[in-house]
Amino acid sequence: MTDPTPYAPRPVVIDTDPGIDDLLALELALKSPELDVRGISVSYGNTVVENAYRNAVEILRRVGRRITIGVGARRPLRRELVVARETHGETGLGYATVPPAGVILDFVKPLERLLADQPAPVTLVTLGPLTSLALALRREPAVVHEKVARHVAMAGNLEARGNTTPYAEFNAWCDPEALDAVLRAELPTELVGLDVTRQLVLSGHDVNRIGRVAEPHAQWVYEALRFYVAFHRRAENLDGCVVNDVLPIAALVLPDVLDFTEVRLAVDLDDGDTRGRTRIDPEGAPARVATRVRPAPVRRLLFDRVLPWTQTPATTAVS
Ligand SMILES: [Ca+2]
Repeated sequence: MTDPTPYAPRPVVIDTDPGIDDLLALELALKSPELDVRGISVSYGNTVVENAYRNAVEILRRVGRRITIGVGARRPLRRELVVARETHGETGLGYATVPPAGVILDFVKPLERLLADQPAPVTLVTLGPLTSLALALRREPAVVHEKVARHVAMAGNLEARGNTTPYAEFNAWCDPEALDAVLRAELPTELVGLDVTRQLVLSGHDVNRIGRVAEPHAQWVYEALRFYVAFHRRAENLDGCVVNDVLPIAALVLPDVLDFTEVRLAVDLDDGDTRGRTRIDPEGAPARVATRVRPAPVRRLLFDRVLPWTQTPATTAVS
């Protein structure tokens, strides 16, 4: 990418729970000249917030960037804290080596302060449970509405099967009350959920090729990804891994890769299997939901910018 960006980069704040797919998404955001990552807010989700914070710091250190990190939600609004150890490992980053996690002091900036500090409205991308944003809306609704020009969430599913229960996607399932509050705030919110992210797969072959590269950062990313591949093999007999969180970031760089539909959306708030299910409901809140994806350009972007060590992958989608 030697050409200068013809437009000013888009200011972005990212709320994230790193997380193996979050790792790739953050690296893509940080390595994309079209985006100006103004702040990162970490949340519980794939792992506990102390690990998520440590992981975000470690990712920035390895990429060689200094970005303000805030701390959002430590637990769901009402539900019990449940994290995805089986999917992302004890640390949140699979087998990748990370320093020990520490205590997070209470005066770390929450998401609403990160937003308040922005000189101009930003695109807010949430890659974890919606709790940080729901709390920010509760505490500082005017700041959030003023500073969030657009909210893109990796969350939910309409037609696709859930990844936490048969009906629900993980981020929606973790804190359905938070997602419900966010949708009702009408920021507006766009959901990039399992209907499209499930088609963004790194194959076992892709991951093994990364593992054969001697470069230390390639090895570090490989150690995270091989854990993720092993989980997908166990859980759904997939030879590869679904890198959900990459897609909302990639779609900021390549808007044509997603098609959206305008719907009214409700979130199931019950305690059973349908907890966290997102569904079309005429009484629901207006939202845009991504329904179609062109995965090939997204894969090319990811390999070019984040996984550049291997040969250019085939341009056909892996499914
Ligand atoms: Ca995530």
